[in-house]
Amino acid sequence: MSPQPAWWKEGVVYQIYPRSFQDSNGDGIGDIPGIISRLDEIAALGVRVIWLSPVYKSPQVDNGYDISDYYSIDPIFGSMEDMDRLISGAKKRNIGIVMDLVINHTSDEHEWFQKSRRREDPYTDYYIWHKSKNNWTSFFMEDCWEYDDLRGEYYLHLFHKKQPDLNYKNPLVYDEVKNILQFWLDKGIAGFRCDVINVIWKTSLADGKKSIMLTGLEHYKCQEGNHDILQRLRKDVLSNYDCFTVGEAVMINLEEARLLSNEDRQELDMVFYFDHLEVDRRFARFFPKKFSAAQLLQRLTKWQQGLDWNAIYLENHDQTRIVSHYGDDSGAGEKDSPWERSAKLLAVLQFTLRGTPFVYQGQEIGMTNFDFSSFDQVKDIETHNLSRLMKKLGFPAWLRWKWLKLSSRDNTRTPFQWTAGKGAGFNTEQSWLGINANHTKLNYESQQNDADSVLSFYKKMINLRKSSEVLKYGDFKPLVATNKLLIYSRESSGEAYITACNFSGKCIKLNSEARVLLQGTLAVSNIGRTEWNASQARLEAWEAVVLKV
Ligand code: TEU
Ligand code: CA
Repeated sequence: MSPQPAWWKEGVVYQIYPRSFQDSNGDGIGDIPGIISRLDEIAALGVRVIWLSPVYKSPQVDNGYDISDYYSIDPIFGSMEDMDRLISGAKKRNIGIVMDLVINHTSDEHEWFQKSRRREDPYTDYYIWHKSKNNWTSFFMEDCWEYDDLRGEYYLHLFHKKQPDLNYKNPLVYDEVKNILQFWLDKGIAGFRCDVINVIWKTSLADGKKSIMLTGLEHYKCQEGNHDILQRLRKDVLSNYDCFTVGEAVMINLEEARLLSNEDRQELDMVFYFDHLEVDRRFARFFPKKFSAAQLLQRLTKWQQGLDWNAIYLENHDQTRIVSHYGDDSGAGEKDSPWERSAKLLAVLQFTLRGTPFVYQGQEIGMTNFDFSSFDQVKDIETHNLSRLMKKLGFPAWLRWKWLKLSSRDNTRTPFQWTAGKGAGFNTEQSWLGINANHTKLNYESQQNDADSVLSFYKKMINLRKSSEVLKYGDFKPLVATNKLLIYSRESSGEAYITACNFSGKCIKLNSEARVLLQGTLAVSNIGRTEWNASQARLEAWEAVVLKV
């Protein structure tokens, strides 16, 4: 059944990580005036929405995902006036702003928590307090109970101890969240990205079945109470506004995603799952294994055909750079290098799948994983906790560093590379996180006026999708897959596009089945082909083609 058309299904979303986008006052940390100064560049990419990672008041222990006041902007990012200017400046460019809604937990410096630990009503039961601990483990690989002297009890934190979980069994907490949604929607924002939104309801605090990853998950993942909260927020608030929601849903399978996001459920409009980015990973994204294009196509097919609508992302502030992950970043910044070809191939994949595309800042110029040489350059708490755990498990230092480099969230948090100059045009002084030295060759300025650059290619793909009903709403069909090659089609009302991607640095011969399928007019080539003739029997290294059939 073809999906109900909607503006947020047709537009592209651009994710900004404010700390690392543009610094405007020289303190080495990106900020809202910096984002406002780059609105024309963002608009030039052709995006319809900006998703802003958290800018609320926060002690920044988890870079803003630990909020101490939902109604004010953290001074490092600017003021509420700056925020209003951003919303109106974006609106002038027909771009909506989506806020990050972090309501599974708050910061322990939030007034609610300070009053709750003092048993000051009505905040006494705003959090999950208990006389004793259970055996649950946290997402940041530690025990998830912290004892509070003042309260004389333990409180639950599925993430850092300065991120206590809210108690959704308390109806007052639900009302607080309703008010937060209303406050920001009344400011004219376009929707919410909902942080770890499928773990907010803890049905019981009983011990969990021992597991390597997240003991206790069965007691709080996708619980009935969770679905009830989401349905009520939709009915009570969200349905009164022309907005959309996308929920980050950890550790979910297809059935759980359907219950969270299919249209008849009236909960979320889309979910972020992680499956498609873990083809070459074990235990979430932390330990590497061999990549297979066939595996990737199998997983993409499951979600493409399994959900009413998908959220299509390859990068975000918790992942690594996709060109370094599924591509080949050698020759970064150089023309026709494996870096340029694979960065463009991944854009072909993203914009020819069915769903709303989410582009993460820097992905559009092909930014690569960081080039840190030692662990002390890493800032992310999750990476530090993982290192401590690996040390405890006896992993040698060289192996710890090898694997941490591959999975660290800091890989996508290095400052945006605007220019080849000092500070990469991000700032003038010392930036909060190291700038990749390859910015001298890989930067926005050198790609802006180059018709063949990765940036120009992203613009082309975004335009192609915008102009094609098939690429927006057409059915997805897998066709061919080998370890290195995948081919699929998008079809609707007799029109079709076929996409073929060679995920290897060598040219590959097309077998007879593939040759028969790859008939059509060339719509896109990432290596500058001008035509495609049926006798074409091979794909070059890191080559991708889209044919109109
Ligand atoms: O992420 C949830 C989450 O599961 C990530 O912590 C995690 O990185 C995981 O490794 C994903 O593979 C959300 C936010 O996106 C993240 O930045 C926050 O740290 C976290 O919640 C807590 O708010
Ligand atoms: Ca700043």
